[in-house]
Parts: sequence; C-alpha cells; structure tokens
Amino acid sequence: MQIQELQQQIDAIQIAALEAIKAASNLKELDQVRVQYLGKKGELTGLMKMIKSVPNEDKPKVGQLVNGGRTVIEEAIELAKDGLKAKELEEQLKREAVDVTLPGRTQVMGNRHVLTQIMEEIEDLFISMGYQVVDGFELETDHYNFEMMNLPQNHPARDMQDTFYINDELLLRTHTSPVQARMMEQHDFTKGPLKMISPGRVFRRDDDDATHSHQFHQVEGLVVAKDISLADLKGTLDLFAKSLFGAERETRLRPSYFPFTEPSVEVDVSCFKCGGKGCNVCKHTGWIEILGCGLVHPNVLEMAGVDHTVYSGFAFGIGADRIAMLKYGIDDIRHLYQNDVRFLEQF
Ligand code: 2NM
Repeated sequence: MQIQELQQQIDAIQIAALEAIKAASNLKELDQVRVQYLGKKGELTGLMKMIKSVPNEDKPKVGQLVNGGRTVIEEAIELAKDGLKAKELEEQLKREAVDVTLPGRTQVMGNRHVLTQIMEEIEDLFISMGYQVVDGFELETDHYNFEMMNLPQNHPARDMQDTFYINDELLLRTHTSPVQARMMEQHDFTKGPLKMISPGRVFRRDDDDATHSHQFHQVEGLVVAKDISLADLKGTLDLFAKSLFGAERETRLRPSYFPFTEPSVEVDVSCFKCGGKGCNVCKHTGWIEILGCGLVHPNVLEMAGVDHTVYSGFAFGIGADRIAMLKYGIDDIRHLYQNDVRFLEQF
C-alpha cells in the first residue's frame, strides 16, 4: 500500500472516530467507541497489522502515521470523557437536589394515656418514699380476693361489689388487695418493714355510665411494720394529696367502713378549684373525697400469717380513674376506655 493511500485511510478512520466520539451521549457509549477504533480488534489496530506487508524502509513511517492517528483519537476520547463526566455529575446533583423550601413532613408524636400518666405519677411519688411497686394477677382466686380480705362467704360486703366470676374458685379481681395479701404472706418481717404499692386494673360487674365502668384502675398501698399508727397514714396521704393537687392543699380524715381495715377512714382534699370556698367541683363543700384507707384489720394480718400483737399496718386504695377525672375535669369515665385520639391527645 502506498503511504498516501494509508494516510487517506487513517484520515477516514480519524474522521469517523471523531464523529462517533461527538455522538457518544454517555461514558458507556464513549467506551464502546474507544473499543471500536483503538481496541485489539479495532480499526486502527487492524491497519497497524499491515505493517508486516510494507517494505522495511517504509515501516517507521507507517508506524508513525498509525500512531499519530491513534494519539489524535485518544486525546479526543479523553477530552470527551471529561465533558461527559461533568455532565453526569451535574445530572446526579440535579437528581439528588433537596428543595429546602418544601414544607417538612410532620412527625405525629404519640403520648402516654392520661391514666398511665396518673398511675406513673403516683408510682413515682411512692417510689421516692421507699415503696416497692408490685404487679399481680388480674385473674385471682376467691380466697385471695375476698377470704384473705376479711370477707368470708356470706359476708354482706361481698354483695356490695358484684363480681365477674369465672367459676366457683376464679374471678376477675375486684381490687388489687390480693397482691398485698400474697406479699404479706411472703415477707420476712424480721428483715424490716413491708412498704409496697400495687397498681393495676380491677373489675366490677357494673353497667357502664358516666361515673361507673366495669374496669377501672387502682393504686393500693400497704405498710406493715412495728408501731404503725393512724398518724403515719395521715402524714403519708397528706403528702400524697399535696404532691398531686398542689402544696397549698389540706387534707382531712372522715370515719368510714371497709371490711379489711379498722379503723377505716376516707381522705378528703381541700378543693383545688376554689381553695375551699365552695364551687361546682367540690359541690359547695370545699372538700373532695380522694381515697379510702385505714389500719389493716387484725384478721387480715393474721390470715396472712402476720402476728397482729407485734405488727401493725396501714393500707389505702386510690382510684386512679377518679384522680385523673378530678385533676383534668373529665366528666365521663368512659372517655378513658374509648381510645378516641381527639380525647387522648389533650393530655
Ligand atoms: C381501700 C381502702 C382501705 C386495702 C387494704 C389492703 C390490705 F391488703 F393490705 F389489707 N389493701 N388495700 C384498702 C384499705 C383499700 O380501698 C379503698
């Protein structure tokens, strides 16, 4: 082949290659162009193989021409590569761009149920006074729920609370007192006093209305040690009332009756709305009933294996639903069990 003819072929390849390089719209296409023209089976490489068939004196010239063409294409590819890389980066940035002026996505925050909040507030207070928090069974035996609480069969007080019986033996607990009974049985009083609360759900066979629910929540408390008196009870529950309803509150005890305590009393707190002057919350008495309590009945201590001549105790029962309703002015207990978010998110 004439040198001139070779030069024309190189030029033609070069022109075609440059066209193809210009047409490549991404790096992958550009690499295909590189393979087509410069690869092992590429067009320019094919031309170089002809060097064998030219006279020796022409070989340097042929090599020079082919390599010259090769360099031009290589440089064009490098240049195009830089351009395409910049273009792809720009597209990537455009794809990943964040429009900081768009409105944010609101994270809806849940909150604890108002009853849970009250229960935990009460628990925290008693924990701070050194009480242990004890869980128990919602399904209980007649023995622990009634018998151990000084409520023998045929006791009139058993009719006072209608009970969900599962069978002759088992029932849904009507108070959390069975938790205290079980703890008194287990406690080693030679090692120190028993101070506990038992928060939890309890059940009564009531028809639901604004002030009654077949399920509600209690925090019962119990302290058993040597020389526990009504004064200990009064001081403890006065602190409880001030902690929940405000430091300015006062408390008073009124005589009452429970089968499991003797004496039994009810605790009133001075009205947190009117300060005691009289309003609709306290029904113009200046006082609001918040809980029942008393000194643990000797029969209850004895049935749990505690010597009532050595030990005495006080116990109390707080209705958490009632406390929540008072504190937040909730007028219907059923709100606490309907799980209407519009109600729950207010607390
Ligand atoms: C109340 C009122 C008075 C009470 C008694 C006991 C136990 F198990 F220690 F004897 N636990 N809770 C009690 C006493 C509960 O609720 C209104």
